[in-house]
Amino acid sequence: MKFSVAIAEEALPAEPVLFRGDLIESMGKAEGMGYDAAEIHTRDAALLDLDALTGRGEKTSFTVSALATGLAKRVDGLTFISDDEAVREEAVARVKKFIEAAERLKTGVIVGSLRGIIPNPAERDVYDRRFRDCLEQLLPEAQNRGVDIHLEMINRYENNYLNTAREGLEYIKPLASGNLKLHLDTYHMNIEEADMTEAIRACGDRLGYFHVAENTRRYVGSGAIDFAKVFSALKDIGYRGYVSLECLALPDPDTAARKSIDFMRSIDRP
Ligand code: LER
Ligand code: MN
Repeated sequence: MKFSVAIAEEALPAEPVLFRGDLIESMGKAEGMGYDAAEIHTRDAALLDLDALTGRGEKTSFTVSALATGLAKRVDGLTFISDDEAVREEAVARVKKFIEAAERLKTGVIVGSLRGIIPNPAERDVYDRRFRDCLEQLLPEAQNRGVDIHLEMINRYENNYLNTAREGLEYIKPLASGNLKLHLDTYHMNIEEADMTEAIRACGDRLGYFHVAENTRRYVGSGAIDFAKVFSALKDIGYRGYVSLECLALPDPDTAARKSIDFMRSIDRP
């Protein structure tokens, strides 16, 4: 398995991000702990120092596993299904910048909460169409630049559609774009999936990215999820992507990151 950890220059206090502050320093710390990559959360990819990040990447095998876009919603209020057309346009423009940055960093882009919450489920079709329109503008751009878009399934208490792997698979089928992948997160799956391993197997080669946290969203190994079973399902489908730690930085960032990587390496059998 290739293990990654979520980092951000700046993130809201409750965000499930492990290291905050200078990205290059956080990457050094993660690499020292035994991670293979870092997942960068930012509200705007234009804020990233791409020269510094690519420069670091040239010196080591440590990589950027993905760029996460959720802060663009939670800080700037952007969504793909807003009733305000200008907000939808701004969300698409913002993600185009993420795709450009991802091309330089040879990584993918996560689209999770940025899709927005449907305010009136009776009008689901209207919102589905808006989200689809945005994806249809972004997917050719991503394809041209060789960037995967990872569509994250999120639990019902945070987002009122695209909660399960089955729903995600149905949703992406008509888009039929090889670089649109599904993204699962054990914290959300623990709420939504009757059987996490069955959900992983259903995704098969459409699974592009994988977040790990316990049922409590605390560090891996501290809760009730059977990660040995989860990892063996990932191996069974031939998953070659990253397993990325996105958990609460509790009791403190270093303990959460270190305990998680030590536990994950200990159960990662060939
Ligand atoms: C983002 O990856 C996620 O899992 C959501 O819960 C937003 O925090
Ligand atoms: Mn997640």
